[in-house]
This record gives sequence, C-alpha cells and structure tokens, in this order.
Amino acid sequence: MLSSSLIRPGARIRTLAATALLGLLAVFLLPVTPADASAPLRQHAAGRGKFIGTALATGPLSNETQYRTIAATEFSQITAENAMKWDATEPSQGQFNFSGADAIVDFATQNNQQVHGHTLVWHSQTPSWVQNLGATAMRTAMQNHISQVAGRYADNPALVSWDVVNEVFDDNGNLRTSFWYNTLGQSYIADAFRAARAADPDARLCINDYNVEGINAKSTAMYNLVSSLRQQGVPVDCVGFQGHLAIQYGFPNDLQQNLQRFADLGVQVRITELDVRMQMPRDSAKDATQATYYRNVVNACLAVTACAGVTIWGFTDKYSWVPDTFSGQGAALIYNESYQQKPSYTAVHDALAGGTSTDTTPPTAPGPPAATNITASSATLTWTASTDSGGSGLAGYTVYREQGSTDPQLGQSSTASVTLTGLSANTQYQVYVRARDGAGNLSTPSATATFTTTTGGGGPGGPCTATGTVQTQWNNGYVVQPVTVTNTGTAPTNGWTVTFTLPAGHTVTGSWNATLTTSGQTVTAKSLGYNGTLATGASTSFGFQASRPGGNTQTPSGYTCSAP
Ligand code: 9MR
Repeated sequence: MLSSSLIRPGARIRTLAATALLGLLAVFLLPVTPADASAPLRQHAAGRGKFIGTALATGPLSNETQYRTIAATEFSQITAENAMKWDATEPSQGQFNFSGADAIVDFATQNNQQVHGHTLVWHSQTPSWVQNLGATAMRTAMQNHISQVAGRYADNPALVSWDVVNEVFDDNGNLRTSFWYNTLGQSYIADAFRAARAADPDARLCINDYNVEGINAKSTAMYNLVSSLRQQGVPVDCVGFQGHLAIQYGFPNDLQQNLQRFADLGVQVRITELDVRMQMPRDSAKDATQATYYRNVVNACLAVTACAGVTIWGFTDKYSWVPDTFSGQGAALIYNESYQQKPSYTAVHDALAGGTSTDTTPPTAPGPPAATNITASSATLTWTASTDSGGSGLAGYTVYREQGSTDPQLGQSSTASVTLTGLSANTQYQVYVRARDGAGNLSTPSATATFTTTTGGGGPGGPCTATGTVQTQWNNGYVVQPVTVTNTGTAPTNGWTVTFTLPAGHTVTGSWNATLTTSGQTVTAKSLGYNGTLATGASTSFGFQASRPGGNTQTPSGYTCSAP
C-alpha cells in the first residue's frame, strides 16, 4: 500500500478521488443485474471492484478496427505487450523512443482505461549495450532508464502501476543468473524499486514472474524476497503472477491459497499475463477444460480481496506469442483468430458477472464405468452421462484411479466415454469418474470399476514386467531409479524392451544401464549386453533423468516390458 506521505500532491490525487467517486456512482447506479448479462467484461469486473486487462500489440492497434473495438469495449486495463520494454524505449544509450508506449497510453486514455507499465528491468528484450556495461555504468544506466521511462508517465493518470523487475528467479527458486545479477548482484532489485519510486511516487510497483501461480519452490522464493525487501523498506507494493498456463500440465489448485499468503504480507496481488494454451488442434473438450482454467483464475482473484484484477496476455488467438514459442501449441486466448468469442470468454464473463448467484449445484454422479477393449496399455471406459441443473451446464468428466489418499487422474473427456492410454501391463486398475459443470462444481464419484490390463511381451523369452520409481524430483526435473525389470516367464530372457510414456514437455536428459530412444511421448529402453539375460524370476534395473517445465508435477507412467 502507498502511504499518504508518499503521494505527491497534484493532479493524480484529484483524479483518483474523482475516479473513486465515479466508481462508487457506477456501482450504485449500474448494478450488475441479469439484464446486464451480456455486458462487456469491464462492466462486470467494475461491479466486482476488479480490473480486467489485456496486453495489446501496437501493430493491430494501429490498423485493425475489430482489434481496437474489442480492446476498447471489453477491458478496463491495458498492458503493452512489447512497446514499453527496454529494446523499444531505449534501443541505444540515452536515445529514447516512446512512439509505441505513447500509442498505448493514448489509446487507454481515450477509452477511460488504466495502463500497467511493463517492464522496467528484465533480462530479456534488453539491448546488448546494456548487457555489456560494467557494474557502475550498468547501475547508472538502469537508474536513468527507470527515471526516464517511469518519469515520462508519472503525471499521467492512466499509468497506475509498473512491473519494476520481471522474472528475477529461476524455476528452482534461485535468483536467475542474468546479466543484471551477474554484474550487480542481488542489490539491483532493491535499487530498481527505489529508482521507480523516485521516478513515479504514486505508481504501484510490482515484481512479476511466471510459474509462481501455485505454492512451489519458485513462488516461495518470491514470497521470501518480497517479505525481506519490505522489511528493509524497499517499496514493493504488488506481486504479479503471470499465469501462462497449459491444459496439459494441470491447474494450480492452490492458486487462491498462494495469492492469499502474499496478500497477507500486505502487498496487492494480480494476475498479469493469463493465457491457457493447448496442443493443437483445438476441440470442444480442450476448449471446455481451458474455459474451466480461465474461470478458476478469475474466481481465485475474486476470492482474494487484495487481488486487483486479471490481465489476459492478448485477447485474440490471431496475435498470441504461444505458437511461436511452443511448437504445436496455441489457441490460448478468449477470442479465436476471427474475433469470435470462445468458451473461455464466456467463462471469464460469467465468473465476473456471477456475483453471489454463481452455480453451486454439482452435476449428478456419472453411472458406473464399464471397461472394454483392454490391452496391455489401454482400456476404453463408458458410463451413463450425468445431468446438470445448476445453470452452467455439464462441462465434462475426469477419470481417477482409486489409490488411497490422492487419486491420480487417468483421463478427461467431454463425452461419457474415454480411452485411457499409457496404462501398465498386467496391472489391476480400480477407477471411478466425476462430472464437472461449467462453474467447476464436481459431482460425487461414480461407483468404481476394476479391470486388469493384459500381460505385455510374451515372446520366446517369456513375459516380463517393469515398474518405475521416482527416486527424487525437483521443480523442473526428476530421476526415475530404479526401473525394475523382472522376468515373469518360464524361460530366460534374451534381451528386453521397456516402453513408457513421457508427459508432454518432458525431455530425457540422461540414462544408465539401458539405451533409451524417444519418439513423440513414447520412450523405448533396450537392455544392454550385460543385463539382457534374466533367468526366470530374476530382476535387473536401469534409470534415467528428465527435465520438465517448471511447476509441472507429472512423472512418466505406463511402464510396459516385452522380451521378444
Ligand atoms: O508476448 C511477448 C512476445 O511478443 C515477445 O516476443 C516476448 C519476448 O520475450 O515477450 C512476450 O511477453 C512476455 C512478457 O513480456 C513477460 N512474460 C512472458 C511473456 C511471454 O513470453
């Protein structure tokens, strides 16, 4: 929070007061009632005391009417996707260019929107002239850049907040060894905040990062840094959680809890760069899952008083950074390439509009699943559909494996059937299904069904089994050791092959006691000369190490052995 002594007397204070009064009037005069159900996002967000933001690219902003219209109508806060970054604003030392940044601020002003400045100090999109400076010159250049860029908009009432430093952590929670850190040490962070406060005393100053949505090593490092900076009197007012999510990596279910622990430090929190990507092509099941992610993020922010709002990283799939960065992935936003609203738009809209009348009635429980087409690694489950009467509609089903305290998900479907893949051979599975509705309510579980996958292998050397144990894991990697291979046949093996499924985005980085090859998500491990022969009942083992996207908690599954 800004203390009043830090607020400079002047135009901004009067503007803030006037805005607050208008906001109050808006709340009283324009209650969000069912008659407003189709109102734009920003109207519903205002009714809940939050902003709804989007990142904007200056190209389409200057030459696409549809882009401008949606940006102006639907959103109450704007972030420049690139136009305020260092490479745009100070490409060579002391030569400032504010054409793109001004275009964003002017657009926001015309449309009665706020601007969140992004970003003053980052390791990326910073020209090499900065990176090559020595320590003293680099610190001076940083302070000058902050002073010029934040200073330019300090008296502009549209510009309300800044990402002062961006992405200062590695995924394991260590400070990123960027050129900033390597040249200046950790002190550059506090120095940047102090310089920003001096340049714009009444802007809210944020630290921003990705993979910090859930409670994990990186978000805990962020928590500790923010706490310690504030104890030292460094002006950190706000924490930005970027929210670059992917449906294949699961939703960070502790998002609300995580936001709240930061809020309890006394800082404002916000979602700054929300998008939810998927493996292409889109389909209705993926769209439904994506919509649930968007809804959950908005609901988490609504549930935390100190959460100021949610910014989506662009709004149309026509202009999204995702396909350029993650090959084969996309469709991460709330409008498609032709500016049609997607289910994710409806989810954001309805969550913001929901008020207290959100659907809280879960769907009925699905019927008991029946397993057919059972192989060594797959099975098809079919059940009687659920119904939903709460208003938000049935969104889909999740299949779980009954396994005690935490039951892992085996699959998801938007219809009353799914084919599970990546199962282990010769293994008994006890499974059940839960339905979910558009508001994220989960039904009670169906009755369980039990089936056993068939035995893999079975060639001349006899069948074998493989089981993998995760020996150790960290935020963005793990070691599986041992993968135990056992000859369950009646004759010795003459070489064995184990296959298993690597979750999307994971990469094998090392292995021992077997030769591993990867094709798509399937890894094939072949025995070596010295461990291919196993007597009946004998075991051997191999191991491997893999990396995975930070924050992703999946590990491989479906170890299947054959000994042809
Ligand atoms: O969306 C931005 C893309 O157009 C740029 O090419 C990219 C360059 O690094 O930056 C993207 O925005 C990033 C943001 O500034 C910081 N968090 C991650 C965003 C996605 O990469």
